[in-house]
Amino acid sequence: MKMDKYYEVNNGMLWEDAPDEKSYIWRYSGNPLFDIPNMEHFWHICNSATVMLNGEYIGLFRCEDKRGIPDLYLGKSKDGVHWDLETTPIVFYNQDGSVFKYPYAYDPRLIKVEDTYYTVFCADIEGPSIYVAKTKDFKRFEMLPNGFLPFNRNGVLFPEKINGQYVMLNRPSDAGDSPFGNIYISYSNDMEYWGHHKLLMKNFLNNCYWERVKIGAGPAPIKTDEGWLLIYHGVQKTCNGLTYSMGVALLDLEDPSKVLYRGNRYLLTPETTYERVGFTDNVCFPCAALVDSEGKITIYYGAADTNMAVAFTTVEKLLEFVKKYDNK
Ligand code: BMA
Repeated sequence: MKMDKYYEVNNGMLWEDAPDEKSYIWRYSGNPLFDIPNMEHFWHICNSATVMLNGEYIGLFRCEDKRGIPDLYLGKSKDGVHWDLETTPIVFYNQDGSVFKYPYAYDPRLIKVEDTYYTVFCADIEGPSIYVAKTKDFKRFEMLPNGFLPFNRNGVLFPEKINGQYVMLNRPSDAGDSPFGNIYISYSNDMEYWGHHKLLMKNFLNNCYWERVKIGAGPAPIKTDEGWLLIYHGVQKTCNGLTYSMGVALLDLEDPSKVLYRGNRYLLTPETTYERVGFTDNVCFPCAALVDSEGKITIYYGAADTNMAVAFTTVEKLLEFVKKYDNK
């Protein structure tokens, strides 16, 4: 599907063709990406964000060092598979020049709006909340004033202003591993003050158990002629703990607080060993999606809170999926 109205050619975007016509999503043959047991500095790398810039890759990685502290690290890559990761965390600066301090940070998203890259991440400061930093050069990251209160996670910014406003998805929660969570949509004129909050999507729609416990937005929404494709995670509880799968919905282009379609079944669920077994078993946690001018989509997701993995789909396939399995 031609998507050159919205997306660039993206030469060098990591891609493998579908194994057959019926698959809606397929995994990269080189998964998982990192040789975790032999890493000198890190214990786990998961739930990370990537973008392409001048034919190369830049990523913000959620890495846990060998003390077990999750933090955000910058990575660079030529092919989206082999990454050079920094070994010290990114330093975020407050607007007065002081260093923004937090006990730990995780689950970043990286979204370009106009000429600025925004990092939206979760940090735990008297409870988890959503924090936003901006950068233009990936050298200096500057914090914006705190726009959200604890407890909140999974902040995901739309890649453009809609009707003149910045739009953020978020997921109010509690201090721990929340036993609940719905996706809200919030608006801002300046990226500082967020309001007009509205419930966008509630978990467990029509008894779909794969998203029984909670849901949260994944990568930045993907713009199409038919609406914004939102890949999100849905969580189910079993006797063995929680299972994180990916699902997909389509939001109205002009008014993204309207859900046009929402798939009733998961798009991807833990099935391979690297998704099923790890630090936290049974987790597929998407944080980034690259899209090119032909509508190819390359999703980066965390696998079992241990390693990074990649899956492929297309705009056409996701549109077909949400309509075919619409949950109404
Ligand atoms: C969520 C977050 C994610 C994590 C997931 C599964 O609450 O903490 O970072 O991947 O749980 O453990």
